[in-house]
Amino acid sequence: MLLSPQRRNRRRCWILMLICLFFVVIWRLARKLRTRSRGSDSFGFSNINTSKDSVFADGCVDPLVYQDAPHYASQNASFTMLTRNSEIETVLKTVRSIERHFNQWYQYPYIFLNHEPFDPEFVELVTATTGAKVQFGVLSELEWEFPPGLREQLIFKESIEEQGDRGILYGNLESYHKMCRFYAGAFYKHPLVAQYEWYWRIEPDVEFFCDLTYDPFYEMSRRGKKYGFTVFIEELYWTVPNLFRFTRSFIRRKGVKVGNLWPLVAKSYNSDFKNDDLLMKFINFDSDVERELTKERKIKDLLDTVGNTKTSALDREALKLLIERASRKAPIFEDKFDDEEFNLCHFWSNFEIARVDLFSTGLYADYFAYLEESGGFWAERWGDAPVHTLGLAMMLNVDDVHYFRDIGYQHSTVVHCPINKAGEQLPYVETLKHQKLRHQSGGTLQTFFDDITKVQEKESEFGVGCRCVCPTKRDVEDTSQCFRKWHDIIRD
Ligand SMILES: Nc1nc2c(ncn2[C@@H]2O[C@H](COP(=O)(O)OP(=O)(O)OP(=O)(O)O)[C@@H](O)[C@H]2O)c(=O)[nH]1
Ligand SMILES: *[C@@H]1O[C@H](CO)[C@@H](O)[C@H](O)[C@H]1NC(C)=O
Ligand SMILES: *[C@@H]1O[C@H](CO)[C@@H](O)[C@H](O)[C@H]1NC(C)=O
Ligand SMILES: [Mg+2]
Repeated sequence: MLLSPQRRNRRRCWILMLICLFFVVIWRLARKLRTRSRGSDSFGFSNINTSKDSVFADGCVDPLVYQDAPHYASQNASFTMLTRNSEIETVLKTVRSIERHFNQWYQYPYIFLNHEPFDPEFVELVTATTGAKVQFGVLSELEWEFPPGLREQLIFKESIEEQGDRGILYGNLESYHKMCRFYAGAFYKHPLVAQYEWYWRIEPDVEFFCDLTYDPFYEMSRRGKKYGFTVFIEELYWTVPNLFRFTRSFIRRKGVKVGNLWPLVAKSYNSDFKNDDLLMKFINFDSDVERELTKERKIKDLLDTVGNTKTSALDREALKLLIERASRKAPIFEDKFDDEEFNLCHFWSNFEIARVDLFSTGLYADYFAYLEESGGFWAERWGDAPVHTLGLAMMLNVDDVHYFRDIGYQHSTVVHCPINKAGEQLPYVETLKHQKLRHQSGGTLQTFFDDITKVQEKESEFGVGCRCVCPTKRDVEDTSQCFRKWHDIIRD
């Protein structure tokens, strides 16, 4: 049957409409699923404010009004990134995200560090992405390389190679070991970084999801905070098997009196059964406690029964347990030291907002020197994150540390994105400087800023975010046990 052109057109129209409808339905379903994946039972909807630590501002403030307040003062602070020429694309991604979500209003300077000189093209592209001051630095051999006497030794190369064979993540990359060692100990002393009182560490391939409308450096300073984080997760055990042992021995030798932050990362076995050597040997994990204590009670009951001549009913099970215990060997735990164990929780150091002098002076510098001597930066693959965390945990108190819960953040597959605070949202107002940079980029930045006009996320009374537009991925707050520990330790 032949259709007239008009009817054919009408039919096309119908098909088009059906297709559109189909996409609208799918889109709505996806949105619904997405909101369901962060159900109101998720951690993100609860209020974790306490007197020890709470978000600096729920929702948005107007940056211009904020900076106009008579007590406000811009801080002596910088963004700092170690990176390579080859990472230019992901470096630009990070800087654009920071500019768009925060720095267009605050204009803090950037420092880029590299173990070799930056290409002119790298310098040009990065400088064109921000209106703020940018400085580029090259690391000296001393800052970047392991000592020459060590590098030439066979055991050095073999250790690193062997870590690759054992499947330790990045274990066989010498450059990765250098990077961790640099961030653990040399970073803060670098003359460019040391010009400032504060640093905000950034990395290539980072994305921010919310607007940070207040000044985090100022708020940290005002409240006497020293270190701020966004992600707190478990480390892979085999990268740091002996780190805790060396840390404990440093504490003991130095006679360090640890602050009240220490229990956040050190699991103590000095509890009810502290005086029972036998139990101390067999209880190595939380999950052991109940089982071992039950056995202990049964054996004790049995022994009481034996002593009591009137009852002769021997508990067979308890007798068996007693015999079993006599022949049991205590498992060996490399990492258990002074009845404490590292729970592997660490502040994820690719984001840090902290005081430079926290690391560049005093106890931490001694701690790093001690660790360096132990060889763990090459014989094992100690990350700078667990090293920072253990150092901080021994030096600081809980209220010195701040959880930037309101900063939506993604690096690699880890995502944290808060719920927006209901009733505290303000419209996005771009600075002229930022608008100009965006236009100068000739559209390449445009797609990146499309989310400015996107629909707002759902809001909640206990949300903390400002204009967050979250990805659909699962929130690390809901999956990392370490956040529960943080939550517990800040509770009044
Ligand atoms: N100049 C220079 N920078 C490096 C080198 N290795 C790592 N970096 C930088 O150090 C930072 C951390 O390195 P990454 O490889 O991202 O390490 P990571 O974040 O632990 O690992 P990912 O989860 O894979 O990102 C990044 O900013 C890198 O650009 C290196 O050999 N030279
Ligand atoms: C910034 O901090 C550094 C390091 O503490 C200090 O040397 C410098 O004088 C400070 N600069 C200003 C302008 O306060
Ligand atoms: C959390 O604490 C901050 C600062 O003390 C306060 O402004 C805010 O209202 C509190 N938020 C909630 C949800 O209680
Ligand atoms: Mg990285």
